[in-house]
Amino acid sequence: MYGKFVAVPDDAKEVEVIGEQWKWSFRFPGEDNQLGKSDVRFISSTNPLGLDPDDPASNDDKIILSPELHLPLYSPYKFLLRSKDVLHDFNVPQFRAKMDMVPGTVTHFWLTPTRRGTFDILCAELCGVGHFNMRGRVVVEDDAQFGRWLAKQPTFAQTQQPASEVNQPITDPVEHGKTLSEVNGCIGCHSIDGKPGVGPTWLGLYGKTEIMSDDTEALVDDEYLKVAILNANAEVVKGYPAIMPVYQFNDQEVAAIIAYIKAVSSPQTHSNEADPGGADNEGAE
Ligand SMILES: [Cu+2]
Repeated sequence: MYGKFVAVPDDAKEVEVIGEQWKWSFRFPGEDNQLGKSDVRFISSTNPLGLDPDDPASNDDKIILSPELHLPLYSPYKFLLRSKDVLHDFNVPQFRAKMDMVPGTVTHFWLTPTRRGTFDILCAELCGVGHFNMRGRVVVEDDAQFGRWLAKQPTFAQTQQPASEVNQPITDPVEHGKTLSEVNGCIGCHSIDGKPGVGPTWLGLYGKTEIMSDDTEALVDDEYLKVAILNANAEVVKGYPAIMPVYQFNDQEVAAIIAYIKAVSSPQTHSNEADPGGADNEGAE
């Protein structure tokens, strides 16, 4: 039984699933049908999956950093599973299949989706305080729909373009900060709608006075956020564990994330700023 689970048929295509605290990402090979090499030493804020930039097979790989995976009906797929940090377990209950993801190695299994629909992805291995929130979705659809979805996903080469233009001014820091926050999993722990999470919500955060774990008070301003992003566990807000991963962002990236935190902190103010004539759009976002 287990033998069948991991003995992949020759005609199976490949998809990679990457688990990390606490999010899912995915990768499909491009036209060359080959996934480029990856290694933890290549992981950075702009290359979160750690693809080898010198491997020509990486360039056309499709990179999906949102937790929604699409698959075509009736095509056998080999799932290649890897973890960036601790043990996770890729589990879609309706697939009746799951597999541990072990740091330092690539595990696999295969299946053929036979039912159209949207199914939850869960992590089935207790992987830390954000484990419960490590959720995603698989959308099984017909070939044409899947093809259209995949065509819209960026290639690795495309995701690397902004990095080479790092000295150019960023036209919309809020939008850039939003992307960075999604890609790096910030919003997995910090809600933007006030819902309680592993870390403080970003709604109403900017300008607020926090009580820190040593009972001192701290005003949440640019300086506070910079420390909180780059050296998160130096000081933590009372009631929260000191568990935020270490991130390396450059000054421009930190400024963009702070701009995004400000924007989501008081959404009303921001939408008025962005769209001064937009009385009709009030509350649209
Ligand atoms: Cu997990």
